[in-house]
Amino acid sequence: MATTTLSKIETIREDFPELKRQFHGKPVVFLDSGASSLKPLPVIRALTDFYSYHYANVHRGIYQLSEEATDLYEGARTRTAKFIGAPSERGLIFTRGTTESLNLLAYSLGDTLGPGDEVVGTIMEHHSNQVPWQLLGKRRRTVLKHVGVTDEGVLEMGDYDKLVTDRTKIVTVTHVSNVLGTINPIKEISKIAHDHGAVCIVDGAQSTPHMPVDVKALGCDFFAFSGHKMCGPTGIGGLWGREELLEKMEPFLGGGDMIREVHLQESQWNELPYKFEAGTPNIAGAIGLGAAVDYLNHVGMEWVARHDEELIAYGMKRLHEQKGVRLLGPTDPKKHAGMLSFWLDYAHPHDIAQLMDSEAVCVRAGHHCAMPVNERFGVPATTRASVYLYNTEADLDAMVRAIDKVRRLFVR
Ligand code: ALA
Repeated sequence: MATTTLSKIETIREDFPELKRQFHGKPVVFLDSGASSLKPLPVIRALTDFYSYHYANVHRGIYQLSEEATDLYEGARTRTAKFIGAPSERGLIFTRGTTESLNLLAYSLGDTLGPGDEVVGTIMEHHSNQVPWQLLGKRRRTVLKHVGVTDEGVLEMGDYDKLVTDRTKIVTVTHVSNVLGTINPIKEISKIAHDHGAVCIVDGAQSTPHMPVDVKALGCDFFAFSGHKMCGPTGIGGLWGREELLEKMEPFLGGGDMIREVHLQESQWNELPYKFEAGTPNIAGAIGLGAAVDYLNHVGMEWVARHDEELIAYGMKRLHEQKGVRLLGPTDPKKHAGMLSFWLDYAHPHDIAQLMDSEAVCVRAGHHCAMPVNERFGVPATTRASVYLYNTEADLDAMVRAIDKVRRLFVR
């Protein structure tokens, strides 16, 4: 890597106080951003500044503090909408995160479906893009079908030709697999959905933090994402949807702010996006997400994507040098974002993660809330190292040294 790139990473690392922590006398090596990213100082400051000086409820008061809070909240919406290439902020609903966004769709859009209507997902989805559609099936007797995954960890695109028919109403797919790291061809999948009159939903939880996202270019109808994986606070995320579709959908939750008028037997809904934001929202969370978006824009998402690809390529090379490592997902780093999930022949992922912890290396072990894709590859669990803008090749070297320690302990 060039010196300029290194100095940029050093500057970035200074922004993340948690990276200064030590465990067992060793500096922390954080390789679990796929679960949740660390937070930079500008995001932490935005939260404390809001709570310290500008806090009040939004959309309700006609006093200055409430207007300030409303401006900060709506400003965050405008910048977040722009960050994902949304045509306007009216289509951007703040939710608790990707899981809530997908559940919102499974209710508000899903409940327009009837018996025999079909939803086409894939076997590489996170549980948050499987279970809501299973629940929909129980409520509305819809049929759920799944596109398969090749040995290389990419979608069996030919399955779409067989599975998507005129009975298909929804095609739902993850942009990046949270186990395999596979980057899926969303543009192509959106086109297949539209050719059959279906809508295309994209789970962007693992793509939005790692690459420039433009929902217009992706051609999808709905896009869900989480703030906490992209340097923002927990409990905030978004659902972008085409306005004409959101207009036709019934609200997910009822309560304050989502109404225009309430009578004893019926009500009229507020305009977009408030129709889908019942109750006092996560105001501070949204403002923190706005600060995270500013931070990522300042670093540059093209740079983040390039850095990610370089780290993935380096991590793949280092892991392939080890004995008994089976790495899941595409072998081409250009088709692979954010994470390296692997299986070691000689130790269970939970033991590996625990031993890595003794070296201050933080990784996730388990099924990563995506049991069907683990089953597909015949593994009960994997060890997953996930990288982000603050990671370096030295972090991956530390992980490989920890793997070596695991091997020495388990292989005699
Ligand atoms: N969905 C998060 C992950 O993949 C928690 O780790």
